[in-house]
Amino acid sequence: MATHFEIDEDFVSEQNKKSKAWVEEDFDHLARKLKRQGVDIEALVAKAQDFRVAVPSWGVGTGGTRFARFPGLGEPRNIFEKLEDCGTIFKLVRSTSAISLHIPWDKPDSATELREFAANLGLHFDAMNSNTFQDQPGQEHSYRFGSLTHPDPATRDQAIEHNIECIELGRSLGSKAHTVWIGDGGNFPGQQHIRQTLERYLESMGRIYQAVPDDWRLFIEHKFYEPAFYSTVINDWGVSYYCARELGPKAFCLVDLGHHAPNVNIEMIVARLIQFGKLGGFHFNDSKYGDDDLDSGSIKPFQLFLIFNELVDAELDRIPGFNPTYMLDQSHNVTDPVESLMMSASELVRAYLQAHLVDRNLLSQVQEDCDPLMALATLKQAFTTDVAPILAVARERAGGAIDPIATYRASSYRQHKTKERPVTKVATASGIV
Ligand code: LRH
Ligand code: MN
Repeated sequence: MATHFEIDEDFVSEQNKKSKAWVEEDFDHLARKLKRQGVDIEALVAKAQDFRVAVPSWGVGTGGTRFARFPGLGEPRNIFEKLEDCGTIFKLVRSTSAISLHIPWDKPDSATELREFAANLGLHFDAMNSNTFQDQPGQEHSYRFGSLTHPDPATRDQAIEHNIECIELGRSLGSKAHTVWIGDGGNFPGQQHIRQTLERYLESMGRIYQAVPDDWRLFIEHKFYEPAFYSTVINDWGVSYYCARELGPKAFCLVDLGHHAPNVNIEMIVARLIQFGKLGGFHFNDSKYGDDDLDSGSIKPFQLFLIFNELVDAELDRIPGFNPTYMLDQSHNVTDPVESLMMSASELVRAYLQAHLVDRNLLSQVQEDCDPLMALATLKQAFTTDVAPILAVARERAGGAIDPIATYRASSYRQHKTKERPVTKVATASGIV
């Protein structure tokens, strides 16, 4: 039985000893600084430890573009090796106990076996993701011209069946949500009847909605373009919101940060969906131009903070039913995916904690006083507070790494996996390339 290298707890605490002293010094200094602001640092440690973000199974392999994919060494070759890497990420950052699967890329032979394998790594399954944007070998009807909105009823039936199959598999894996993103759209003016395609979408999603268990949520993911380059059926939050309302109380909107035109005010969309009671969840990533799927907080960290500012404001207002699901959805083309996912998960906790540092009494006062400069200054006060010591202590107290990247590199995990996972013809299980 091939041995599988794992980073063990002792190694993590060994590595933590190297930085424990200065982290505690910084933590104590920050504690005094926050105390002056009437903030209890231990409350923020608890918030950091409660924060959870799901890792995309398709994110632990090396991503690529339509031009090329440069496979990394020791890449996972199947869903079990993907979960192994997800287990390593969770072991070091402690906030990523859930995995979001993509079907059929991650379709297991045995759901029970997969569920047990994940549980042994302390992992469980978040939202399922269907795939009607690629044709599978032997598939009867092609999705070249659409799936849930295809003019041909047989193609729509096939796509609906696939989504229902995903939900059934998700039930046996313990998932409680299903995400539907479709690439349906046109590349030419006139190619599609814009109103009829939406009618077909609602009819198809209505049949999928019937298969959604009562304690589940159905997420609609909008995207302004790609793979369609002229018209996309579910192109923005407005149509997503309309459809979620039309479908019923189990349907919600999922906001993928990269699915908006440059400069769109995403934090405002988040506030709207919160107010309309239809914010279901997020696919966090970052982008400069299109759906670049770059690491969260790597390009626009202030935007990420402003999004969490709206989320924390809603959390503190105890808005009924407010329970968004957080997931990463990134493509790691030039970094070690494990490192990028660990860093991105930490960037989300950072933005979340900084949003909890906003003096909301002062903010609402200066808003009432029409004092825009003090409003911005109040937000910047929180955004410029270095909460790194809290992130490190929260991880360490939860059995994780004070410095996940340093500990990961010191473990030579990737080098071990390179030996364990000899490159085969198809280095990784199929996925976005
Ligand atoms: C589409 C998307 C969607 C996934 C895919 C992996 O761009 O964001 O969430 O199905 O990426
Ligand atoms: Mn996405």
